[in-house]
Amino acid sequence: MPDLHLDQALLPGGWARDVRVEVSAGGDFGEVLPGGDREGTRRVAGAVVPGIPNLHSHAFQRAMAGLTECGSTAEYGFSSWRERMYAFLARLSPDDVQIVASQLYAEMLRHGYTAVAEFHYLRNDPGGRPYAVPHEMALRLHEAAAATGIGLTLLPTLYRVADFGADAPLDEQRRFVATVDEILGDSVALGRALAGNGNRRVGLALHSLRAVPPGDLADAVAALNATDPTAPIHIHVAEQVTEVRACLSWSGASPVEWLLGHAPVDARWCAVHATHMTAEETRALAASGAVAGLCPTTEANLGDGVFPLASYLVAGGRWGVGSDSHVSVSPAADLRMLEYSQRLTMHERSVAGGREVHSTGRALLEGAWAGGAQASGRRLGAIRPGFRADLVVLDTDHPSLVGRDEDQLLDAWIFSGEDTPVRDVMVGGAWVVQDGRHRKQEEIATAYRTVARRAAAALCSG
Ligand code: NGQ
Ligand code: ZN
Repeated sequence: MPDLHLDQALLPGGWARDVRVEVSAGGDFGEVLPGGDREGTRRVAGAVVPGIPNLHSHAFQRAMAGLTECGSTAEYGFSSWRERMYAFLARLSPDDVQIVASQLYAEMLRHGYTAVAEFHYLRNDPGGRPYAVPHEMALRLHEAAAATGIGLTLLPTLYRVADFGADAPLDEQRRFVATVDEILGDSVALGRALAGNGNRRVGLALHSLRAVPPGDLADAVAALNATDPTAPIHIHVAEQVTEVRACLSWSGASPVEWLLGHAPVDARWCAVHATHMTAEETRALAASGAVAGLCPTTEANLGDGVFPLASYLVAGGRWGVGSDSHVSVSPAADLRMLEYSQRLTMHERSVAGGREVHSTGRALLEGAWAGGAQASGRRLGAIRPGFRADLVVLDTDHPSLVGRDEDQLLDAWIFSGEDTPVRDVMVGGAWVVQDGRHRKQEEIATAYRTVARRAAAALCSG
């Protein structure tokens, strides 16, 4: 493809004008030249920033967003939401999941998420038996990503038991349950099937300390190390106060303390949520080099609590952002929620930015780019040679951005409302959103409507 000429772009060293950017045939950035000549280039007007990696997704949950705000699910807490979620997924077929994921990914792309990490545990058929191809559901997520163009880190997820102390799984959890060998088998098979695809990475997730007993956790990590010692490992941890209490009575330690004491947590790891931590745990998680996988809109929706961002940042902690249950599909909304929840509890402003930083929006995005890339196990989040050619073009004539410059554009993007100023989006060198429209938006939405109607009817009558 011809080189791009970016009118203004955020490079690792800061904002630059007239940037000539080479994109390789494989979809990575080649040379990046500020002040480069325009000859033979394709001009990109507006303000260009790196695509944003979304580090935590359960794609199927998109089709139940807004359907759990009524009756007992709103009245009571997390466990009744989870019961609803289990009832919702009970009948979803591979086709349904692929259609829901396609709609979700197209929406994410339109809002500036260019990659997603799927924490994928909906593995078995409705009876709890593996599909003929055991990683069928994961392949459907890959198909949805291929159809929409989004980058994908697939994390087949180990799920063994119902709670701390190795209770047998509940009947409603039968679609999730598999052995360490089976999940590693999925991971290896997916790795082979997707080898050579520059928009893909395969890793592993451990659902939670509730769902994975210590022996299985150790076995899974050892087995992954034997197959792919650099693959990302994600785990849900310390999301709910009840979970912290249960972990304390099971082990004498709280979840983050237990995890750091019993697993080789390092930069490969993503601790999803990590909402409830002592000051000591906050420092220790930061020191581990792991990414805290923050999902602020879902955490707010479920009433989880507020992550201790200020002390985590002081300790040098890395973090990224995810949309999890997809009550939001927008990085701007997710990052705004993150910052606002801090302001509301701390009675301060610019918590993510800290005192010396001039732009809260820039600080939030830099966290999301770096942490999201690390948790995705891919070279993402920077317009830099060798990184994936994932770009978001902001429309500088959009009413919420007009008259702003450089970092002010980022602040206005995040802090001035819902209408997205994302105009064009490139993933792996291919334009997938142009003039605000995803290239397959209509056909994807048509298929989605049928599935969403049926799913909503089933959930609401339940
Ligand atoms: C999940 N989601 O795996 O989708 C969970 C619910 C659980 C959130 N916790 C199930 N946000 O935690 O057991
Ligand atoms: Zn989750």
